[in-house]
Amino acid sequence: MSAALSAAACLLLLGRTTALLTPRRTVRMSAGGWLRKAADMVGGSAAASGPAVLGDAPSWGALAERLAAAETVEEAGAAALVAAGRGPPTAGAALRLFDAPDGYEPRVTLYRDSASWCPYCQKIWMQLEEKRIPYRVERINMRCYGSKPAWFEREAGGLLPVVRLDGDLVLDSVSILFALEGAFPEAESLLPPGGRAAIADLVALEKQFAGAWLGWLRAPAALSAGARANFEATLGRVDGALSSTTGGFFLGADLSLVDLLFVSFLERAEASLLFYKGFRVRDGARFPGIAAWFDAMETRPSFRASASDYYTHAMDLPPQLGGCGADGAGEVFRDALAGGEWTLGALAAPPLQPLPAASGDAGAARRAAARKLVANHEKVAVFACRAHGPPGVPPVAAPLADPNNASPVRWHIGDVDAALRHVADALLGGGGDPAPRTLAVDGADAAPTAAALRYLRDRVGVPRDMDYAAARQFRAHLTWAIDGL
Ligand SMILES: N[C@@H](CCC(=O)N[C@@H](CS)C(=O)NCC(=O)O)C(=O)O
Repeated sequence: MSAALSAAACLLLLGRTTALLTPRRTVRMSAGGWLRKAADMVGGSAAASGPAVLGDAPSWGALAERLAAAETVEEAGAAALVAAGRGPPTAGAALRLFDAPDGYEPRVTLYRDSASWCPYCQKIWMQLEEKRIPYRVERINMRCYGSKPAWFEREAGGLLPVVRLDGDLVLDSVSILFALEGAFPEAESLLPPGGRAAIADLVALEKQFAGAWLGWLRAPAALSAGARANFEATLGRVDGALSSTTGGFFLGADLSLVDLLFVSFLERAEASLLFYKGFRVRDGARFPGIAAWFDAMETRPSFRASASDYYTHAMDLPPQLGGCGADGAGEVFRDALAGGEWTLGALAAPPLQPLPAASGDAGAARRAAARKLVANHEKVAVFACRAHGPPGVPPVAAPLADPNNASPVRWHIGDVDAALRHVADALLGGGGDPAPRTLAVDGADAAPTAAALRYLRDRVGVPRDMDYAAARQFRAHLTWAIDGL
């Protein structure tokens, strides 16, 4: 992992207030931090000598108008639908009503992690979506990036996910999966006719798969050979199970509870083993059943909304697992996934992580990224300026969660704002990539602004902040701006 990425980072949820997601604790900047900052600001900074970034990008108001003119009717109406509990699934939704009338109070509240990293939460999230069970979402921090409410520690045992069903708490993802199957007989069953007993072998295989994946992922390079052999053998058995049916899913043409049991760790294995070990799980030649399963899963809106991208998983797993063992074979993939692919030039080539067929065209992805930026530009600029604050106290372990979350550093925020307007302008450029351009004022020091944009770019999380296709565009356009500073 590069030094830039291993520096602990942020909790950015574009589209929601960071305050909502910021751990509620006082973070004090150390005296050394303030002194360093003061020295920076006195020492010939851009802020002291006038703007360092060209101010000729359109205003946020003009950018909002340009976006409104470019977006489809569906895109324009999506946010209002989501706020009303309707529309497609998204990571930001707080209420899902499906076919229930407005004002309906759901029987289910899902407590899931604020950053959309928790693998067990994903299974329940997808189940509720697949069964169209109305639910509310309450977000709770994982310990690697924040604290939990006392009631949750006390009454719910501190682990996610938790569901409140008809007033009672249900703990543990497997218990929740079966509880929801039983509590909503009117919703489409995700169990085969034989019930739980009919999937016992596959439930056991999932446990073996999870153990084999974690065993290899966490193994240091020198001790990795045995763990790798065990993983490959287990993955072969999973592929065999998938290849024994037709239709892509574990039980055939229809998604079932078995797919939800496997989804989180298959998705995370695909991402993490490429990044850390250089191994492809989604390999159609070697594991055709697995490759067909990913294709089938990507047809489900519930999966597309809850899935991360390889980069996010590569960053969110180490703090949850206490580290991942990186092999030399993964280095070329790490270079590409953690920066190498984040250029406009790379957008033209197929990415290492395939884009879901239903992810829309590049223009839609650029508009999605622009929409997040335009709607949240003030918070995003403040967030990016955290690049210049010293780590918060106590530190936060997760690379995508920011240790500086309470630092009121707004040094050169005007330059960051201008640079972000250039990024939004480029995203809304109306097709084609923006040409390389100098964005820095002649002779001024734009390096701090470039550092702030880099800080932001390295902390975009999928699906927390936006989907994979939009994140790809956003990161590449941020690199374009960084290169122009
Ligand atoms: N067996 C439990 C495991 C739940 C679990 O380990 N959850 C993790 C998140 S993935 C957790 O809440 N850890 C505490 C934390 O990170 O704060 C289940 O299936 O629900």
